[in-house]
Amino acid sequence: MTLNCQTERDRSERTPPAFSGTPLQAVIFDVDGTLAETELAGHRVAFNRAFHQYGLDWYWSRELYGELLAVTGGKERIRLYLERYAPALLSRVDIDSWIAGLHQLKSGIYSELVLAGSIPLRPGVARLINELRAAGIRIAIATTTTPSALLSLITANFKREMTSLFEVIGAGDSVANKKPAPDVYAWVLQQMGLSPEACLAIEDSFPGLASARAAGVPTLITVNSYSALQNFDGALSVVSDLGEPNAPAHHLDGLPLDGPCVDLAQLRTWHRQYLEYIAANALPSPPTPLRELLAIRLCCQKTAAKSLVIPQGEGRFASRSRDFQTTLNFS
Ligand code: XBP
Ligand code: MG
Repeated sequence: MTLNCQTERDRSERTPPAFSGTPLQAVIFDVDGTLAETELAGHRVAFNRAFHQYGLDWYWSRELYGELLAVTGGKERIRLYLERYAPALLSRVDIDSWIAGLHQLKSGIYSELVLAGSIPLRPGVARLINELRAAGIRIAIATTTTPSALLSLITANFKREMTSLFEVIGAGDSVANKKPAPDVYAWVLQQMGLSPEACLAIEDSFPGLASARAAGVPTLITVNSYSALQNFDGALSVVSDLGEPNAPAHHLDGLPLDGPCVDLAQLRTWHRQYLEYIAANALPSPPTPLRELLAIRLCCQKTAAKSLVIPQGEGRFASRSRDFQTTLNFS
């Protein structure tokens, strides 16, 4: 059964007028931080256990791990740590395979953690995926984590085969450059045979947003404790999570959230508004240059009087992050 967030009356009041542009055909989900809060209690814990088993005295605290999330990808994150905190090890002749071995160990530990059921899906994720499937919207994945990590998360949280849920899976080392490069999104679009403006991405972080937008895909952000203070200029909308009927999402920035949670009607509305803005302003798409992303954001704010935030500095919206921190009591 698909859980819907709005009553039929709400839904008919929100039905957008006929629109002649490209309809929304696919939703592309990020994994880490978006489908589930995998970083703090999942990947970080697995890295630390792997360090111990590898005979290393390293420990990635919550705060240090937040810093290291500046790069996506586990192997890349280990290398960043080496550069900053243990540069002597970088001179090993076998450094690449040393990192790969450590990362493989970590990946196995991560899968065990996830399969043990310790990482649930974020609010609204299963609900929205079910609704998209029922409506025939195509669904794909664009992530920097490994296919095995994704498989563990899906196996633990869905009663379906991963490949029956997601038509295309862009993961791990399937592309040369990880996020924030556009490669994984470009690869997914190519596999699906879709143009970026026919899709909508759901991401949780600045590197994810940058990747999707550089590929021309309009993007919704669901923030988490690690990403709440990041700059999301150019996102269609920024919300706390996708929400559930009994646990509404908080709207934080950008195009307004019309109901208690993000559902297909809401995604279609945001997608249509994006295409109308692009068409009205004769903006190139894709990719959209950064200054125009900012213009989209400012335009969204003008149309979102209820949730208007005060811009501070050049396109940064510090008030949003502070409010959100207060709301959710992040440490
Ligand atoms: C997610 C990541 C990943 C995980 C671990 O980024 O950065 O690297 O932390 O991945 P995004 P590994 O959500 O933007 O795709 O499996 O490579 O260790
Ligand atoms: Mg992510």
